[in-house]
Amino acid sequence: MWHDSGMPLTDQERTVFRTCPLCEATCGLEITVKGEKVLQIRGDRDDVFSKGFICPKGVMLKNLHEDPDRLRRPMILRNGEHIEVSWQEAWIEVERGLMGVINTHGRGSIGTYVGNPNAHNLAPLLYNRAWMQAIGSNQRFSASSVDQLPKQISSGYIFGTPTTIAIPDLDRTDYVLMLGANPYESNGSLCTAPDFPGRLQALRARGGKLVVVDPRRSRTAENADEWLAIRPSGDALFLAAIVHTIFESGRADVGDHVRSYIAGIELLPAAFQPFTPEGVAQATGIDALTIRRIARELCDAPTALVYGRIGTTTVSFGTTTSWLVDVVNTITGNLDKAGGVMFPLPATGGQNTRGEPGRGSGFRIGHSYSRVSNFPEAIGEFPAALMVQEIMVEGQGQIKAMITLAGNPVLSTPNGEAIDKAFESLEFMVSVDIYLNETTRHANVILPAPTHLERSHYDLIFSNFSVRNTANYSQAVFALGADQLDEWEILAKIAGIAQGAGADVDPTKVDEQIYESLLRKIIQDPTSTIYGRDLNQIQLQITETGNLGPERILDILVQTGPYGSAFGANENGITLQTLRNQPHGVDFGALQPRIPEVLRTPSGKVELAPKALIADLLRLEQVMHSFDVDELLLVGRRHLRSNNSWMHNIDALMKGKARCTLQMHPEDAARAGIVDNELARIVSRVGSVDAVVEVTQDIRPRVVSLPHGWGHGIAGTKMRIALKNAGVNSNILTDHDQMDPLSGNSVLNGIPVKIFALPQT
Ligand SMILES: Nc1nc2c(c(=O)[nH]1)N[C@H]1C(S)=C(S)[C@@H](COP(=O)(O)OP(=O)(O)OC[C@H]3O[C@@H](n4cnc5c(=O)[nH]c(N)nc54)[C@H](O)[C@@H]3O)O[C@H]1N2
Ligand SMILES: Nc1nc2c(c(=O)[nH]1)N[C@H]1C(S)=C(S)[C@@H](COP(=O)(O)OP(=O)(O)OC[C@H]3O[C@@H](n4cnc5c(=O)[nH]c(N)nc54)[C@H](O)[C@@H]3O)O[C@H]1N2
Ligand code: SF4
Ligand SMILES: [Mo]
Repeated sequence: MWHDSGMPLTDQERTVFRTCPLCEATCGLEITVKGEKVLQIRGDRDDVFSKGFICPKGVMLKNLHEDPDRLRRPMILRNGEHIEVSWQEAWIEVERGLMGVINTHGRGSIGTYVGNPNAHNLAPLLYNRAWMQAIGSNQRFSASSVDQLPKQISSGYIFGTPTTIAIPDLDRTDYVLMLGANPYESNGSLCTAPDFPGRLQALRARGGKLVVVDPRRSRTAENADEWLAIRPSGDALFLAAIVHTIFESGRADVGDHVRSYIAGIELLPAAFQPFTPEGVAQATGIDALTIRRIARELCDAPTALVYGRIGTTTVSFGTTTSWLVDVVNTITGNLDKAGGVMFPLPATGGQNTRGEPGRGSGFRIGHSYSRVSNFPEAIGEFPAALMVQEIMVEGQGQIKAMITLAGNPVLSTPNGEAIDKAFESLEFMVSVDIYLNETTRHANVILPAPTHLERSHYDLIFSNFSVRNTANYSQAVFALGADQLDEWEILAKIAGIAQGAGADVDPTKVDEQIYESLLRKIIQDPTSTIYGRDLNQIQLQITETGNLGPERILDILVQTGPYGSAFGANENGITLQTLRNQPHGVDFGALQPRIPEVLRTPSGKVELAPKALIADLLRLEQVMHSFDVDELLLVGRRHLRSNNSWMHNIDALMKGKARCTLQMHPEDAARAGIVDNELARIVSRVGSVDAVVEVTQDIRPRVVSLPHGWGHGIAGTKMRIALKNAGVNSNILTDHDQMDPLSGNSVLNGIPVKIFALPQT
C-alpha cells in the first residue's frame, strides 16, 4: 500500500497550511501540530484569498479528527448490529454483496448516491467516474438534485455547459440584489468568496447597496440596506416582473462588450408581457412600486448583479428562477463585465476550457429516462426524490443494492421516512463515510474514510465558481495509519471489485488505468496544449515527479490547464510542484471577461431565450393568480455552527441555544394558540414532526422556518453528542412528489403545512 506521507514523523512542533474543506469559502488554515496532535487551528493570514478569515467550523477539523465516535475501522452489519472488522473481511463482504446482487439482478439494480462532501474532496472528484463506470448502472443519484441542479441546467442551456455558471464579481460591484441566500450563515455557495460577509460590508462601505430578498430577516438581511420579505417561491414572478419593467421602460441594454454574442433577446419583451409588477404583487408579497424601483436601481447602478441561491433553486420554479437571474444580469449590461457576473478560469481547466473555444455541442437533458416515472436524466443522474420509487416499485431494473458515498439522504432528501424504509428493504448496501449515522446504519458494510486532516486537498470544483482566480494545493496534515486506506484507495478498490477483479484487487492497478486513460485522452485532444505529444516522453516526466494517486492526476490537470507548463512547452507555466512551493496559494488575479471564448453553445452565442424556459413561463403565469394567501408555508434555514446533517457530533459546535426550532411570526402563533418555547406539531401532506416554537418578528407572516439536517435520535446510530441535541428531521415534511419539472430538483422551500399547539407539559 502506498501513501503520500512526505511529512516528518518526529515529535517536533510544526506548522502546516491547508485549505478548509468544510464549505465553499475555501479558507486557508494555519495548523500547528505536535507529533500526532493538533495544537491549534487558526486562519492563515498569508492565504492569498482568505487573508486570515475563518469561521467557527474551520477550527473544528481538530475535533472532527479526534471525535471518538468517528469510524476508524470498517464495520459490518451482523445480527442487526454494526461490528468492527478487518479491511480484509470488509472487502470480502463488499464483493459477496455487490457481485451477488449483480449476478442475480444485473448491474442496473445497483443504485448510487453521492453527497455534498464529495465536492470538497479530491479523491471522489477524481475517482467517482471510474467506480461508477465499473458498476455500470444508470441508477445514479446525488445531493445535486436537492441543491443547485436547476442553476446548472439553466446555465447549460444559456452558456453551453452546466458548470459555466455566471459568478458575482463581488469585490468590484456597486449593487447586489440577493435572493434566497444567507452568506452570513452559509459563507456563500456558487460564489466562492472567503469572508463573504466582509466583502458585502466592503460593498456598502464603498457606497454600494445590498438588497436581500428572503421571507426571513436573515442575518444577511439584517446587515443589508434593504430587506424584501418575499412570499416563499415568489422569486420567479418577482424577477419576471423586473424583466418586464426593464423592457417596458426601454432600458434593456446588454452592452457593447457582448452585444454580438447574445441570441434570443428579441423574444423576451413579448414573453414577459404578462408579468406586470401590479400583477405579481400579491403572489410575491412585494408591491409594484418597490419592484419598479428595484428594476430602476439595477439599471442606474454603474455595475450591479443579481445573485440567487438555495431559496431560488429548491423551489418548483428553480430552473426558471435561475435563468431569470441571468436574464436580468444580461439585460442590465452586467454579463461578463467587472462588477457584474463573470466566468472564472480555474487552473485545472474545466468544461469551458476544453474543446473548441466559443462553440460546442450545447447542453441537453434526457439522455435516458427513469424506470418508474420516465423522468429525464440530467447531468448523468436522476432526481434524488425518485430513489424511493426506484427501490420500492418492483420490476426489471429495480434497485436492490445501494452504494452511498459521503451522503446522508435519510436526513437530506424529501420524505425522509420513506427513504429510511426504502433503504431498510435493500438486499445490500455499502456506505463510505466517517460516521455511523441515520443513513449508514442501513449499510451492510461501512468503509471508513480518513479524516479531512489525513488527506491532501485541492478545490477542483469551487475554483469554477470563485470570485477570484486562485489555486491552492494542501498536503495532508497527518500520514495515514498502517491500517487505514486513503479514500481514493477505497474507491479504486470498489471499482476493481465491480470489474470482477475480486476482494484482493490492488487499488494502484486501478489507479494506473485511470491515469493512463486520462493522459491518452488529453494527448489525443486537438485543442489541448499537449496535443500529439509523445506519450512515453510525458510519462517519463510524470514518473520523475514521484506523484501517484490523486496527485498524479492533479498534476496532469494543472500542467495542461490554462496556466499550466504543458509538460515543458510553456516555460512560465505552473505544475503541481509550483503549488506545493506556495502553501498560501497562488493568485491569478480578478476575473477577466471570457465571452465569447467561454461559450459552448452550438450557435456560439449566449442563448438568452432557451425553448424549455420560455415554455415554462406559461406555468409561471398560472401561479400568478392561483395561490392561497392564508396558507402557511414552510422554509428552511442554515446556522453558522451547523453543516448540513453531519457536524452535530462536535460538542464545541453544539453549545448555545437549541437551533432546531420552528420560527413563527407572532400573528400566526397567536392565531394557532401557540406559545413561545412550547412544542407544536407541524403537519404536511407526507409527514408530521413536533418542534419547539420560536416566536419572532424576523419572519414574514404565514411563513414558518425549520432548519434541515437534524433528527439524529434514531436507533442504530453512533453519534453520542448529536443524540443529546437530536432535533427533528425537517425532510419528514418535504414532499417527494414536489419537484421542479425542468430539473427534477426537490422542492424544499415553500411547503404547505398546518401547525397545531400541543398540550403543554
Ligand atoms: N429541507 C432541506 N433539505 C436540504 C437542504 C435544505 O436547504 N433544506 N439542503 C440540501 C443541500 S444544499 C445539500 S448539499 C444536501 C446535503 O445532502 P447530503 O450530502 O446527503 O448530506 P450531508 O448532511 O452533507 O451528509 C454528508 C455525509 O458525508 C459524511 N462525510 C463527511 N465528510 C466526509 C468525508 O470526507 N468522506 C466521506 N466518505 N464521508 C464524509 C458525513 O458523515 C455525512 O454522512 O442537503 C439538502 N437537503
Ligand atoms: N454554516 C453552514 N454553512 C453552509 C451549509 C450549512 O449547512 N451550514 N451548507 C452548505 C451548502 S451544502 C449550501 S448549498 C450552501 C447554501 O447557501 P445559502 O443558499 O446561502 O443557504 P441558506 O443559509 O440556507 O440560505 C437560504 C435562504 O433562503 C431563504 N428562503 C427560503 N425560501 C425562499 C424563497 O422562496 N425565496 C427566497 N428569496 N428566499 C427563500 C431562507 O430563509 C434562507 O435565509 O451553504 C453551505 N454552507
Ligand atoms: S467559512 Fe467555510 S471554509 Fe471557511 S473556515 Fe468556515 S467552514 Fe471552513
Ligand atoms: Mo448544498
